[in-house]
Amino acid sequence: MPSIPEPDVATAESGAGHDFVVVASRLPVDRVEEPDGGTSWRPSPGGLVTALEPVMREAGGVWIGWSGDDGPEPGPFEANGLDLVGMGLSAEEVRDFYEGFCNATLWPLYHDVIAPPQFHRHWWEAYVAVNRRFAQAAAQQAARGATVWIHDYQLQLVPQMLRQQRGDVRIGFFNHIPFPGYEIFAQLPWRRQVVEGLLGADLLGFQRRADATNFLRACRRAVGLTTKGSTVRVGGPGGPRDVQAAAFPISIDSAGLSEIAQREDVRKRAREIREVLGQPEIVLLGVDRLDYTKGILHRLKAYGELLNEGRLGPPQAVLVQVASPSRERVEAYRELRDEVELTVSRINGEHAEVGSTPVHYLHQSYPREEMAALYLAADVMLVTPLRDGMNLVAKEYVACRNDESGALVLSEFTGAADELGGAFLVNPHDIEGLKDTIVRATAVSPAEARRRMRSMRRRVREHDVAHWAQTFLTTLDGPTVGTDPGATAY
Ligand code: GDG
Repeated sequence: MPSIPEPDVATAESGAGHDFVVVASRLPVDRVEEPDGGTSWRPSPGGLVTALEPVMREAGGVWIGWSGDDGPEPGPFEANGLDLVGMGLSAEEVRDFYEGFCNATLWPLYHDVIAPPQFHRHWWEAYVAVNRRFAQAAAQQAARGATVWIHDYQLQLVPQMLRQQRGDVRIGFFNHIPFPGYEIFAQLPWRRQVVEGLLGADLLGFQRRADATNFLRACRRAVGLTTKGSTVRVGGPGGPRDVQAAAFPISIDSAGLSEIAQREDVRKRAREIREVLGQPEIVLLGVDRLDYTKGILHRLKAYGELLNEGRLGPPQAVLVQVASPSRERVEAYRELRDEVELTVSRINGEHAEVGSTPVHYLHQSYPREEMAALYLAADVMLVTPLRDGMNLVAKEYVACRNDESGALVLSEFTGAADELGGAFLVNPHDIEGLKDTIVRATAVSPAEARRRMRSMRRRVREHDVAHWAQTFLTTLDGPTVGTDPGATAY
């Protein structure tokens, strides 16, 4: 079985560069081919960029990430006043590293094997090779004593590879997706290498306490290490070191989104959406990447049965489902799309009338303003993943509901469920329970809806993405004093 090859220490530079280095699988910009044959970069705004941009500017930071295609490697460049380093992947690496090991091995494995993970040794080899290149780029960009923040499951070997080259930097890692229970994680043929890769960091952040606890258990079981509270003691050439693993639930730019939702043009658009839907009493909404973890089929099944039973449906209620295109070259995603589209067609075929459609299915991506208008137009938001690290959509809906109306139906299997006590919690596998909860949410009294929404809005406002980044970075730079895997998060 191939293990992680030794790094080429000779290539590690002492680093004249940046005091803050973000390493993520993707750049915060997308490459755009211009009509004249040139290339430009368009910002791809996301929560992570919003959170890290101020820190990047203040610390003179740099962001290392993949450009998102198999075109030429961009290397260092500047866009929007940010220093970026674009990494290139060959067509084979896109297939074996990105579509293969990341999206067809780790993604399903870390989401409780909802789809069967595939284990291929050549995919693992591509994962090791790409992680090594990212680690080398980070080693080259980091100034002496810099803080390096590595993101997500695509780059789990980078902490160790970087530490082997640059013992002087502080290394943080944040896992955006769940970390599975050991019985599931143990299936991974390279489980020991992955745990050791992560343990190159000083601080490991997870979405929920349960994820941090699962990781600490993997340290004991896969590597035989001892853990105490939230810390793991690891050996190394420089003597023993303590690594802390704790929960830091990610969030959104709540104030920014709330402001968008207050704009007159966005509110007008929300009214228009309700009009074109036929002014139903209740608009139900789902917004997801088209991914099998998101529970879209379970949601459709529940809604379809409610229609069959006459408990919900047009003209009183309609469902709008945005399913934004995702990972379309991976087989499991193509199959899911077919199944979702077949299910939607069946429901509409059986229940639609001319001028009245029970499910409005939108396989498209929309600008932020249109998303905010949809959130404003929806009386009940359906967030029913089978497993989800956090789920930002739930928080976005809450942030947009400035008038404190609206109800959130939320799966227990999301990180957000740990925080949003005002939601109607559901087990999406329990179709009867899901149906009853949807009906309950549609019938909630305005006073109860307001009470629930107010508590969720307070949480999302006070724990926004800036708070998340600040808490993580303060913990990373401060002394390691963890006792409880959830201690730093709340
Ligand atoms: C991973 C973890 C964790 C979706 N369609 C459109 C659009 N979106 C935006 C949503 C939201 C984001 O994409 C999706 O975030 P989620 O959290 O729901 O899910 P993942 O993509 O799976 O993200 C997840 C997250 O990382 C952060 O750590 O919460 O658990 O799986 O912001 O609004 N945005 C626009 N148009 C669309 O059509 N503009």
